[in-house]
Amino acid sequence: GHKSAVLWFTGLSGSGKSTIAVEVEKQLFDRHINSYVLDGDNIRFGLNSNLGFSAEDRAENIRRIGEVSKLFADAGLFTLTAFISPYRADRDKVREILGDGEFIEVFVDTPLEVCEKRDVKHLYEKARRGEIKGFTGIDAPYEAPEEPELTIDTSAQSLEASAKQIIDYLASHDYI
Ligand code: GGZ
Repeated sequence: GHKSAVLWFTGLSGSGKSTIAVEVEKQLFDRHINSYVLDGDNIRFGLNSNLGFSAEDRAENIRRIGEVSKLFADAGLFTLTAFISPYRADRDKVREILGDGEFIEVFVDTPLEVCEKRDVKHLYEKARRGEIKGFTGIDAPYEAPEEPELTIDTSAQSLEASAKQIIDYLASHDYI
């Protein structure tokens, strides 16, 4: 058996949150543990399609994702959420609505320079040119977690190693 929880990934755009979450999902699946990844692709186009990127909308985005994660946890699922979630207060509110040990904050600590160099979707380029306003890391804040359960250094290790770091945490803390 396992004890369900929410793995809450936070980090800049392009830091690798979704990629790592999907790899963890795969490694959990290999151990016959069901999990579900929530990210921009399945949330911002559906449930949260009425929200933009103002501080208020981001707060509401994170609140709804927190509530959905709580329902999934109640259903016995591991939930992996991959959102920038730039505001500490918004993340801490989610921590509060979940039970003890149900919120595992995973800081994907990829430096801005690295994210900006990758720039897969050319969004940093557009933000630098002023074509996107309020872009996290450029002209909107990112508040790094102060005491995350896990910090992932994507410049120091491979994707598989990052995922294994998370799996090892779950195993050593008796979640799996
Ligand atoms: C940050 C933005 C913005 C602004 C659009 N700021 O690389 P991506 O494309 O897929 O990741 C970013 C994603 C962020 O959505 P989240 O729901 O994770 O944000 S938050 O948790 O802050 O609510 C980026 C794209 O949406 N994007 N405009 N202004 N990222």
